[in-house]
Amino acid sequence: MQPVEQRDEVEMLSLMLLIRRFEERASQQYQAQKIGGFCHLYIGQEAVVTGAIAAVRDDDYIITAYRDHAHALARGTSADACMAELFGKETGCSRGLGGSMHFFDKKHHMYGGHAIVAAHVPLAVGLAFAIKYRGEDRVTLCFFGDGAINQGAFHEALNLAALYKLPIVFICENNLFAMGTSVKRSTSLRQIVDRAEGYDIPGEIIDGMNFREVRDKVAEIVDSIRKEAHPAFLEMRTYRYRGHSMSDPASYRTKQELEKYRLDDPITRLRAQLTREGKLTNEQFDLLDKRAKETVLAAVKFAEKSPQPPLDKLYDYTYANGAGATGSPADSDESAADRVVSGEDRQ
Ligand SMILES: Cc1ncc(C[n+]2csc(CCOP(=O)(O)OP(=O)(O)O)c2C)c(N)n1
Ligand SMILES: [Mg+2]
Repeated sequence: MQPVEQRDEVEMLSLMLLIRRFEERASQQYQAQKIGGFCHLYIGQEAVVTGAIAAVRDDDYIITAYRDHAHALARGTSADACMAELFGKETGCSRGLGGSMHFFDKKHHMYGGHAIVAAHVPLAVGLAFAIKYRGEDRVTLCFFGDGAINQGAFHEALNLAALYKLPIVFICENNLFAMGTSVKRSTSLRQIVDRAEGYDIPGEIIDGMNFREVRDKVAEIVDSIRKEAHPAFLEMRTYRYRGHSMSDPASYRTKQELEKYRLDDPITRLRAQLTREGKLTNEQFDLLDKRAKETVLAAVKFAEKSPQPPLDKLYDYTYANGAGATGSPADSDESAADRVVSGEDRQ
Protein backbone atom coordinates (compact mmCIF):
# COMPACT_ATOMS: atom_id res chain seq x y z
CA MET A 1 0.00 0.00 0.00
CA GLN A 2 1.35 3.37 -0.98
CA PRO A 3 1.62 6.06 1.71
CA VAL A 4 -0.14 9.29 0.80
CA GLU A 5 2.93 11.49 0.61
CA GLN A 6 4.46 9.25 -2.01
CA ARG A 7 1.63 9.46 -4.50
CA ASP A 8 3.31 11.20 -7.33
CA GLU A 9 1.60 14.31 -8.70
CA VAL A 10 2.56 13.53 -12.29
CA GLU A 11 0.95 10.12 -11.83
CA MET A 12 -2.19 11.79 -10.50
CA LEU A 13 -2.23 14.16 -13.48
CA SER A 14 -2.01 11.15 -15.73
CA LEU A 15 -4.97 9.62 -13.86
CA MET A 16 -6.97 12.79 -14.46
CA LEU A 17 -6.12 12.55 -18.14
CA LEU A 18 -7.20 8.93 -18.23
CA ILE A 19 -10.55 9.86 -16.66
CA ARG A 20 -11.04 12.74 -19.11
CA ARG A 21 -10.14 10.70 -22.20
CA PHE A 22 -12.19 7.74 -21.00
CA GLU A 23 -15.30 9.86 -20.71
CA GLU A 24 -14.78 11.69 -23.99
CA ARG A 25 -14.57 8.31 -25.68
CA ALA A 26 -17.59 7.04 -23.72
CA SER A 27 -19.58 10.02 -24.96
CA GLN A 28 -18.59 9.22 -28.54
CA GLN A 29 -19.46 5.53 -28.13
CA TYR A 30 -22.81 6.50 -26.59
CA GLN A 31 -23.60 8.60 -29.63
CA ALA A 32 -22.63 5.63 -31.80
CA GLN A 33 -25.22 3.65 -29.79
CA LYS A 34 -22.69 1.21 -28.41
CA ILE A 35 -23.72 2.27 -24.90
CA GLY A 36 -27.32 2.26 -23.73
CA GLY A 37 -29.23 3.61 -20.75
CA PHE A 38 -28.15 6.60 -18.74
CA CYS A 39 -24.63 7.96 -18.87
CA HIS A 40 -23.45 10.87 -16.70
CA LEU A 41 -20.05 12.36 -17.36
CA TYR A 42 -17.71 13.78 -14.70
CA ILE A 43 -15.72 15.95 -17.12
CA GLY A 44 -14.57 19.10 -15.28
CA GLN A 45 -14.82 17.56 -11.81
CA GLU A 46 -11.73 15.29 -12.01
CA ALA A 47 -9.71 17.09 -9.33
CA VAL A 48 -12.27 16.19 -6.68
CA VAL A 49 -12.04 12.43 -6.84
CA THR A 50 -8.37 12.37 -7.85
CA GLY A 51 -7.38 14.68 -5.01
CA ALA A 52 -9.42 12.73 -2.49
CA ILE A 53 -8.11 9.35 -3.59
CA ALA A 54 -4.55 10.66 -3.53
CA ALA A 55 -5.05 11.39 0.17
CA VAL A 56 -6.29 8.01 1.37
CA ARG A 57 -5.05 4.44 1.62
CA ASP A 58 -6.06 1.72 -0.79
CA ASP A 59 -8.01 -0.08 1.94
CA ASP A 60 -10.21 2.91 2.78
CA TYR A 61 -13.78 2.68 1.54
CA ILE A 62 -15.33 4.82 -1.14
CA ILE A 63 -18.92 5.06 -2.32
CA THR A 64 -20.65 7.48 -4.65
CA ALA A 65 -23.76 8.27 -6.68
CA TYR A 66 -24.32 7.58 -10.38
CA ARG A 67 -21.66 9.93 -11.82
CA ASP A 68 -19.22 7.21 -10.96
CA HIS A 69 -16.82 6.36 -13.82
CA ALA A 70 -14.06 8.54 -12.42
CA HIS A 71 -14.35 7.05 -8.94
CA ALA A 72 -13.80 3.54 -10.23
CA LEU A 73 -10.90 4.55 -12.48
CA ALA A 74 -9.31 6.54 -9.66
CA ARG A 75 -9.60 3.55 -7.39
CA GLY A 76 -7.78 1.33 -9.86
CA THR A 77 -10.56 -0.43 -11.74
CA SER A 78 -9.17 -0.97 -15.22
CA ALA A 79 -10.36 1.11 -18.16
CA ASP A 80 -11.18 -2.23 -19.82
CA ALA A 81 -13.57 -3.27 -17.03
CA CYS A 82 -15.12 0.21 -16.93
CA MET A 83 -15.67 0.47 -20.69
CA ALA A 84 -17.00 -3.10 -20.84
CA GLU A 85 -19.51 -2.19 -18.12
CA LEU A 86 -20.72 0.75 -20.19
CA PHE A 87 -21.11 -1.61 -23.14
CA GLY A 88 -23.13 -4.01 -20.95
CA LYS A 89 -20.59 -6.78 -21.38
CA GLU A 90 -19.87 -9.68 -19.06
CA THR A 91 -16.28 -8.52 -18.54
CA GLY A 92 -17.51 -5.25 -17.03
CA CYS A 93 -16.84 -4.33 -13.40
CA SER A 94 -20.47 -5.18 -12.58
CA ARG A 95 -20.57 -8.04 -15.09
CA GLY A 96 -22.46 -5.91 -17.57
CA LEU A 97 -25.58 -5.88 -15.41
CA GLY A 98 -25.08 -2.49 -13.78
CA GLY A 99 -24.20 -0.09 -16.56
CA SER A 100 -22.92 3.45 -16.21
CA MET A 101 -24.63 4.22 -12.90
CA HIS A 102 -23.70 1.03 -11.08
CA PHE A 103 -19.96 0.54 -11.27
CA PHE A 104 -18.74 -1.62 -8.40
CA ASP A 105 -15.36 -3.01 -7.43
CA LYS A 106 -15.16 -4.80 -4.13
CA LYS A 107 -11.48 -5.61 -4.56
CA HIS A 108 -10.64 -1.90 -4.68
CA HIS A 109 -13.19 -1.04 -1.97
CA MET A 110 -15.34 0.94 -4.38
CA TYR A 111 -18.89 0.18 -3.18
CA GLY A 112 -20.86 1.74 -6.05
CA GLY A 113 -22.29 3.49 -8.16
CA HIS A 114 -25.87 4.28 -6.86
CA ALA A 115 -28.66 5.70 -8.98
CA ILE A 116 -31.11 6.96 -6.39
CA VAL A 117 -30.11 10.40 -5.17
CA ALA A 118 -28.79 10.20 -1.57
CA ALA A 119 -29.75 6.54 -1.13
CA HIS A 120 -26.11 5.56 -0.77
CA VAL A 121 -25.39 8.02 2.03
CA PRO A 122 -26.87 5.73 4.72
CA LEU A 123 -24.93 2.83 3.13
CA ALA A 124 -21.77 4.89 3.55
CA VAL A 125 -22.60 5.35 7.21
CA GLY A 126 -23.02 1.57 7.45
CA LEU A 127 -19.54 1.11 5.99
CA ALA A 128 -18.14 3.59 8.51
CA PHE A 129 -20.00 1.85 11.32
CA ALA A 130 -18.42 -1.46 10.28
CA ILE A 131 -14.96 0.13 10.43
CA LYS A 132 -15.53 1.40 13.95
CA TYR A 133 -17.20 -1.84 15.08
CA ARG A 134 -14.16 -3.83 13.97
CA GLY A 135 -11.78 -1.36 15.61
CA GLU A 136 -9.99 -0.52 12.35
CA ASP A 137 -8.39 2.78 11.38
CA ARG A 138 -9.92 2.92 7.92
CA VAL A 139 -12.00 5.84 6.68
CA THR A 140 -15.04 5.96 4.40
CA LEU A 141 -15.24 8.63 1.73
CA CYS A 142 -18.83 9.26 0.70
CA PHE A 143 -19.24 11.34 -2.47
CA PHE A 144 -22.60 12.84 -3.43
CA GLY A 145 -24.00 15.76 -5.39
CA ASP A 146 -25.51 19.00 -4.21
CA GLY A 147 -28.90 17.51 -5.07
CA ALA A 148 -28.56 14.96 -2.27
CA ILE A 149 -28.47 17.37 0.62
CA ASN A 150 -32.21 17.95 0.84
CA GLN A 151 -33.14 14.27 0.87
CA GLY A 152 -34.39 12.62 4.06
CA ALA A 153 -31.89 9.76 3.85
CA PHE A 154 -29.05 12.26 3.84
CA HIS A 155 -30.19 13.79 7.13
CA GLU A 156 -30.73 10.43 8.81
CA ALA A 157 -27.24 9.44 7.77
CA LEU A 158 -25.55 12.60 9.04
CA ASN A 159 -27.38 12.34 12.33
CA LEU A 160 -26.20 8.77 12.96
CA ALA A 161 -22.66 9.48 11.80
CA ALA A 162 -22.45 12.35 14.29
CA LEU A 163 -24.08 10.44 17.16
CA TYR A 164 -21.81 7.42 16.72
CA LYS A 165 -18.71 9.49 15.85
CA LEU A 166 -18.08 7.44 12.73
CA PRO A 167 -14.94 7.63 10.56
CA ILE A 168 -16.48 9.16 7.46
CA VAL A 169 -15.85 12.13 5.19
CA PHE A 170 -18.98 13.41 3.47
CA ILE A 171 -17.78 14.91 0.21
CA CYS A 172 -20.36 17.09 -1.50
CA GLU A 173 -19.49 17.58 -5.17
CA ASN A 174 -21.22 20.91 -5.54
CA ASN A 175 -21.34 21.46 -9.30
CA LEU A 176 -24.06 24.09 -8.80
CA PHE A 177 -26.82 22.06 -10.44
CA ALA A 178 -29.00 19.03 -9.81
CA MET A 179 -30.06 18.18 -13.36
CA GLY A 180 -31.28 21.62 -14.52
CA THR A 181 -32.01 23.03 -11.07
CA SER A 182 -29.61 25.52 -9.60
CA VAL A 183 -28.61 25.02 -5.95
CA LYS A 184 -29.87 28.54 -5.33
CA ARG A 185 -33.38 27.45 -6.26
CA SER A 186 -33.38 24.13 -4.40
CA THR A 187 -31.60 24.88 -1.15
CA SER A 188 -32.47 27.32 1.60
CA LEU A 189 -28.90 27.47 2.89
CA ARG A 190 -26.48 30.29 2.26
CA GLN A 191 -23.85 27.63 1.60
CA ILE A 192 -24.07 23.83 1.54
CA VAL A 193 -21.41 23.30 4.17
CA ASP A 194 -23.82 24.81 6.73
CA ARG A 195 -25.79 21.56 6.56
CA ALA A 196 -23.02 19.86 8.54
CA GLU A 197 -23.01 22.45 11.29
CA GLY A 198 -26.56 21.50 12.25
CA TYR A 199 -25.25 18.04 13.11
CA ASP A 200 -22.16 19.32 14.84
CA ILE A 201 -19.99 17.89 12.07
CA PRO A 202 -16.93 20.00 11.16
CA GLY A 203 -17.14 21.29 7.61
CA GLU A 204 -15.11 23.23 5.10
CA ILE A 205 -15.40 24.67 1.60
CA ILE A 206 -12.74 23.60 -0.85
CA ASP A 207 -11.82 24.70 -4.36
CA GLY A 208 -12.72 21.47 -6.15
CA MET A 209 -10.91 22.57 -9.32
CA ASN A 210 -7.59 22.53 -7.49
CA PHE A 211 -6.12 19.04 -7.10
CA ARG A 212 -3.60 20.09 -4.46
CA GLU A 213 -6.13 21.86 -2.28
CA VAL A 214 -8.45 18.84 -2.38
CA ARG A 215 -5.66 16.37 -1.62
CA ASP A 216 -4.15 18.38 1.22
CA LYS A 217 -7.46 19.06 2.94
CA VAL A 218 -8.66 15.46 2.65
CA ALA A 219 -5.28 14.23 3.93
CA GLU A 220 -5.47 16.52 6.95
CA ILE A 221 -8.99 15.40 7.82
CA VAL A 222 -8.34 11.72 7.26
CA ASP A 223 -5.28 11.95 9.48
CA SER A 224 -7.39 13.43 12.27
CA ILE A 225 -10.08 10.75 11.80
CA ARG A 226 -7.53 7.93 12.01
CA LYS A 227 -6.34 9.28 15.36
CA GLU A 228 -9.84 9.48 16.77
CA ALA A 229 -12.88 8.60 14.69
CA HIS A 230 -15.30 11.39 13.78
CA PRO A 231 -17.32 12.50 10.76
CA ALA A 232 -16.33 15.49 8.61
CA PHE A 233 -17.97 17.34 5.74
CA LEU A 234 -16.31 18.91 2.71
CA GLU A 235 -18.11 21.06 0.20
CA MET A 236 -16.14 20.86 -3.02
CA ARG A 237 -16.90 23.76 -5.34
CA THR A 238 -16.68 22.28 -8.81
CA TYR A 239 -18.33 22.36 -12.22
CA ARG A 240 -19.35 19.85 -14.88
CA TYR A 241 -18.53 20.91 -18.41
CA ARG A 242 -20.99 18.55 -20.05
CA GLY A 243 -24.74 18.27 -19.59
CA HIS A 244 -26.33 16.41 -16.70
CA SER A 245 -26.55 13.26 -18.80
CA MET A 246 -26.20 12.53 -22.48
CA SER A 247 -29.45 14.24 -23.48
CA ASP A 248 -29.33 17.64 -21.87
CA PRO A 249 -29.70 20.86 -23.87
CA ALA A 250 -28.21 22.70 -20.83
CA SER A 251 -30.48 25.68 -21.36
CA TYR A 252 -30.36 26.44 -17.64
CA ARG A 253 -26.88 27.96 -17.79
CA THR A 254 -25.16 30.53 -19.94
CA LYS A 255 -22.24 30.01 -22.32
CA GLN A 256 -20.34 32.67 -20.39
CA GLU A 257 -20.68 30.71 -17.15
CA LEU A 258 -19.40 27.55 -18.81
CA GLU A 259 -16.49 29.43 -20.38
CA LYS A 260 -15.54 30.96 -17.05
CA TYR A 261 -15.18 27.49 -15.50
CA ARG A 262 -13.45 26.07 -18.56
CA LEU A 263 -10.68 28.57 -17.99
CA ASP A 264 -10.23 26.97 -14.60
CA ASP A 265 -9.89 23.42 -15.98
CA PRO A 266 -8.46 21.19 -13.21
CA ILE A 267 -6.16 19.36 -15.62
CA THR A 268 -4.76 22.56 -17.11
CA ARG A 269 -4.30 23.90 -13.62
CA LEU A 270 -2.27 20.97 -12.27
CA ARG A 271 -0.31 20.82 -15.50
CA ALA A 272 0.58 24.51 -15.16
CA GLN A 273 1.59 24.09 -11.52
CA LEU A 274 3.89 21.18 -12.36
CA THR A 275 5.34 22.88 -15.43
CA ARG A 276 6.05 26.07 -13.50
CA GLU A 277 7.92 24.07 -10.88
CA GLY A 278 9.99 22.27 -13.50
CA LYS A 279 8.42 18.88 -12.74
CA LEU A 280 6.81 18.38 -16.14
CA THR A 281 7.73 19.29 -19.70
CA ASN A 282 5.31 19.74 -22.59
CA GLU A 283 6.73 16.59 -24.19
CA GLN A 284 6.09 14.59 -21.03
CA PHE A 285 2.54 15.91 -20.85
CA ASP A 286 1.91 14.96 -24.48
CA LEU A 287 3.23 11.49 -23.77
CA LEU A 288 0.90 11.05 -20.79
CA ASP A 289 -2.01 12.19 -22.88
CA LYS A 290 -1.08 9.86 -25.72
CA ARG A 291 -0.89 6.95 -23.30
CA ALA A 292 -4.29 7.80 -21.80
CA LYS A 293 -5.83 7.87 -25.28
CA GLU A 294 -4.24 4.55 -26.19
CA THR A 295 -5.46 2.91 -22.98
CA VAL A 296 -8.98 4.09 -23.69
CA LEU A 297 -8.93 2.96 -27.33
CA ALA A 298 -7.73 -0.46 -26.20
CA ALA A 299 -10.59 -0.49 -23.66
CA VAL A 300 -13.12 0.14 -26.43
CA LYS A 301 -11.67 -2.77 -28.41
CA PHE A 302 -11.79 -4.97 -25.32
CA ALA A 303 -15.42 -4.01 -24.66
CA GLU A 304 -16.41 -4.60 -28.26
CA LYS A 305 -15.05 -8.11 -28.40
CA SER A 306 -16.28 -9.11 -24.92
CA PRO A 307 -19.35 -11.36 -24.67
CA GLN A 308 -22.80 -10.27 -23.52
CA PRO A 309 -23.86 -11.61 -20.12
CA PRO A 310 -25.76 -14.86 -20.72
CA LEU A 311 -29.53 -14.68 -20.30
CA ASP A 312 -29.53 -17.31 -17.57
CA LYS A 313 -27.46 -14.99 -15.37
CA LEU A 314 -29.92 -12.13 -15.64
CA TYR A 315 -31.15 -12.45 -12.06
CA ASP A 316 -27.79 -13.27 -10.50
CA TYR A 317 -26.10 -10.95 -8.00
CA THR A 318 -29.38 -9.35 -6.98
CA TYR A 319 -30.29 -11.24 -3.83
CA ALA A 320 -28.09 -13.51 -1.74
CA ASN A 321 -29.12 -17.12 -1.30
CA GLY A 322 -30.48 -17.49 2.18
CA ALA A 323 -31.37 -13.82 2.47
CA GLY A 324 -35.07 -14.62 2.02
CA ALA A 325 -37.66 -15.80 4.52
CA THR A 326 -36.20 -19.27 5.04
CA GLY A 327 -32.54 -18.59 5.66
CA SER A 328 -30.67 -15.96 7.59
CA PRO A 329 -27.42 -14.57 6.23
CA ALA A 330 -26.31 -14.32 9.85
CA ASP A 331 -26.13 -18.13 9.89
CA SER A 332 -23.10 -18.01 7.68
CA ASP A 333 -19.58 -16.78 8.46
CA GLU A 334 -19.60 -14.60 5.38
CA SER A 335 -22.24 -11.90 5.22
CA ALA A 336 -24.91 -11.94 2.53
CA ALA A 337 -23.57 -8.65 1.22
CA ASP A 338 -20.10 -10.13 0.94
CA ARG A 339 -21.44 -13.04 -1.05
CA VAL A 340 -23.46 -10.82 -3.34
CA VAL A 341 -20.62 -8.47 -4.10
CA SER A 342 -18.14 -11.24 -4.60
CA GLY A 343 -20.58 -12.79 -7.04
CA GLU A 344 -20.39 -16.21 -5.43
CA ASP A 345 -24.14 -16.56 -5.28
CA ARG A 346 -26.07 -18.18 -8.04
CA GLN A 347 -29.86 -18.19 -7.97
C1 LIG B 1 -34.60 10.12 -5.16
C2 LIG B 1 -34.35 10.54 -6.56
N1 LIG B 1 -35.06 11.58 -7.07
C3 LIG B 1 -34.85 12.00 -8.34
C4 LIG B 1 -33.92 11.37 -9.13
C5 LIG B 1 -33.66 11.87 -10.53
N2 LIG B 1 -32.38 12.50 -10.58
C6 LIG B 1 -31.32 11.86 -11.14
S1 LIG B 1 -29.96 12.77 -11.04
C7 LIG B 1 -30.72 14.03 -10.26
C8 LIG B 1 -29.95 15.27 -9.87
C9 LIG B 1 -28.99 15.08 -8.77
O1 LIG B 1 -28.06 16.12 -8.77
P1 LIG B 1 -26.80 16.15 -7.87
O2 LIG B 1 -27.05 15.39 -6.62
O3 LIG B 1 -26.40 17.57 -7.72
O4 LIG B 1 -25.69 15.34 -8.66
P2 LIG B 1 -24.99 15.71 -10.05
O5 LIG B 1 -25.84 15.13 -11.13
O6 LIG B 1 -24.91 17.19 -10.16
O7 LIG B 1 -23.67 15.06 -10.00
C10 LIG B 1 -32.05 13.74 -10.08
C11 LIG B 1 -33.00 14.66 -9.43
C12 LIG B 1 -33.23 10.26 -8.57
N3 LIG B 1 -32.31 9.60 -9.27
N4 LIG B 1 -33.44 9.89 -7.30
MG1 LIG C 1 -24.99 18.68 -8.75
